[in-house]
Amino acid sequence: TEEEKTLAMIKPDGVLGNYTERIKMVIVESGFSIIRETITQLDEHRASNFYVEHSSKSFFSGLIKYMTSGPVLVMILKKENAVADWRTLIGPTDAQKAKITHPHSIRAMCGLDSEKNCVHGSDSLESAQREISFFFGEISSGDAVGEHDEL
Ligand code: YYY
Ligand code: MG
Repeated sequence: TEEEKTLAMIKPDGVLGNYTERIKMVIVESGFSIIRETITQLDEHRASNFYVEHSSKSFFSGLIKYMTSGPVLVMILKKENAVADWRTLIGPTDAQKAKITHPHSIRAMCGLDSEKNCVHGSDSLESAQREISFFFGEISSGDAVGEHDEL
């Protein structure tokens, strides 16, 4: 079993709703190391690029409007089986549904519906690699947060 890295993001409603510390508590208590983090404001171009796989969906314009409505906190999480375990921890896309079926999930805790669902998680190892370099590009270990592992 290999250590993996995944990309986690606290979306604008999570940051503005003051859920950052609570979410980080859950992350650390669940055995993840936060090895990098940065707060950023997405513009339309970057948000559209990040969610390009959904560009033809009916919810796309609403999603981009939401994702550009405030700051996001992006983190690289590291742990054995990080990609799948982070997806499990955040719960289903629809936060309304999450409150019923996965009441202990992060989306149940702080999400609102299928759009404003508070957090993001990479859906595969390939997505994780793409999304980590999307936000962090070439990473030097010197400014790592927490554990200073090799990246
Ligand atoms: O990976 P995950 O975030 O759980 O869901 P996706 O199906 O990849 O959709 C990405 C993103 O799009 C979702 O987090 C919110 C938004 N969205 C939406 O606004 N309305 C939907 N019906 C489905 C997804
Ligand atoms: Mg997805």
